[in-house]
Amino acid sequence: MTTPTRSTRSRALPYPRHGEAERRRFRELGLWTPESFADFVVDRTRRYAANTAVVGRDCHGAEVRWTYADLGQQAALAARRLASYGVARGDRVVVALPNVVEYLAVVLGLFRMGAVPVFALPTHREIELGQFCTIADAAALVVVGDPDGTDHRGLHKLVSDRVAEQGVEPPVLVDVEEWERGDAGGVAVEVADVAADELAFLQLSGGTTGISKLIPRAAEEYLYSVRASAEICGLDQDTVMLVVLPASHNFPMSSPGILGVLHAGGTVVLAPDPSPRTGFALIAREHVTVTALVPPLAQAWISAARRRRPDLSSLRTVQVGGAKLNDVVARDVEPVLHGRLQQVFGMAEGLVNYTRDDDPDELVLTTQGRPMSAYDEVRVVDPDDPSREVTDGQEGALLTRGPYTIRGYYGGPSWTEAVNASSFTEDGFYRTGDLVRRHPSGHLTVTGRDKDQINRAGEKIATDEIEGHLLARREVLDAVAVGLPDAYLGERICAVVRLEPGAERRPEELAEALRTAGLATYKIPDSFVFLDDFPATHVGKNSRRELRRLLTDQLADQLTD
Ligand code: J2J
Repeated sequence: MTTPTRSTRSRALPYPRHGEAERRRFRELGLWTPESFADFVVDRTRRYAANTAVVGRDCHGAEVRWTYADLGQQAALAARRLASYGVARGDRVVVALPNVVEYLAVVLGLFRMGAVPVFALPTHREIELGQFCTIADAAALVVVGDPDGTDHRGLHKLVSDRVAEQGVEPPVLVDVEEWERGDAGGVAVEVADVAADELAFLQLSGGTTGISKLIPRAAEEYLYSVRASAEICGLDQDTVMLVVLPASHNFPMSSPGILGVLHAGGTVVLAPDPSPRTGFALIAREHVTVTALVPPLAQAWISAARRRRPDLSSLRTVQVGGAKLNDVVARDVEPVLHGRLQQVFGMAEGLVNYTRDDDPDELVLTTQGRPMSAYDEVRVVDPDDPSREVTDGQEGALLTRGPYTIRGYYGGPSWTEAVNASSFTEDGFYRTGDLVRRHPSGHLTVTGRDKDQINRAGEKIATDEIEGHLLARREVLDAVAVGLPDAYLGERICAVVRLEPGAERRPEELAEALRTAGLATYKIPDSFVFLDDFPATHVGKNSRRELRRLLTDQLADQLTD
């Protein structure tokens, strides 16, 4: 048994946090406890040792079923393997794994050894991964071989080059596919002594800027949200949760998600893909009681269930969140998918709203829930005069502050100074960028968005980022990305482009250029519109934003014509 070696990496950076008086208050109220994630892993894997913790596939495609005791051992084994790559206590490690059981072993292994996971998605490419590794000064990048035809070794090389360009030491590549089954490798690593207020992991922000924003989370505030969520959702040892969304997204991670289930001693079933066919088979076979979907998936599942009449009798709750759920689809959830609908409106920065089991149907169908905590502060303000709160029922911009909402993003001043100043008010409220109406019961209905972001099937894309990459092309004189209404995706990405006179209009070429630039596929525009002139905007206003609005209106009009 060894204590982890000292890292050659920088220590985690300080970041804006709750004030001392508030921290004391949350602890005195019993909301925040001294439990760290290392403690959490050890305690739950012992407490529920004989229960089934995880059902899923490993990265070789083999079916795996782990008890909590197995999961504890797998986490210890993963820690040992990670240490043999040089990963040490306090190191940041970018994890970009699909929904395979190794994902859980790696994440719990990192928690156990006091290292800090950075939760990337397997769809991220060198631009995103390069930024995460640079901002976090990551010691390692964890991937699996070539599940979807991506050359991860090549990807690691590209990421490393980008990171080195920024003067940061590139991450070590950890390919879990190379881990021999059962082969421990390295020397066992002790459970780290981690404080509950230390940086525990970095989560990704949906993004409104071309530069990734990393969200710093600590055990005391995050585990509070996990416990509160598990309680609201009634999780216990009989809970069987099917995870179809990418496991590292904040929704399936903690609302109440995988961590909620592990907290309560239930079973996590990892779906290798989100298709209704796979989902329905797993629900029937594993007697799944709860699952979390984004609206387009809910729609696809409803339509498939109508045709196939699968056995969904075990399903008690169907959570839908990540993007606005259409009222019509909402009404079909319970009759067709059998489970009661729970709307979830959350954000990786903090605030999560749930409709409750005992809410009247009308609220469940037409609102996105109310805050999970009595200590969540919600302000709905006039977007043009944020000092003025609007009355209930009126649309306004949502600001929030509370026991598990962050006070600032993570990273050196060059990454965070401007963005922290614009994303948070002086008194610590997070500007969510969402427009909502508040009901007298405290429930919120999301009515729109006041941020430069496209929500494509729950995946958030910063318009800035797409535009920046298009503008980098010589033949592109101007580019604006807009989200157009889409019956299935909610919104799809349309890039409106003004080309140099005489340049040929080749949409596939532009899409390919973004892909080869190293942008995640979900950010590639679904369509391109070429204009010789962009509509004129009022001078002095934030012209890009106004342009985007004008173009959205124009294009939406054309769609309905
Ligand atoms: C409308 N918009 C929604 C909803 C999120 C639980 C659930 C979701 C997320 C998430 C999460 C919405 N209706 N029901 O982290 O823990 C949009 C809003 C919000 C943004 C946050 C969780 N649910 N949204 O989606 O960080 O615009 O988190 O501000 O990815 O998604 O995105 P993200």
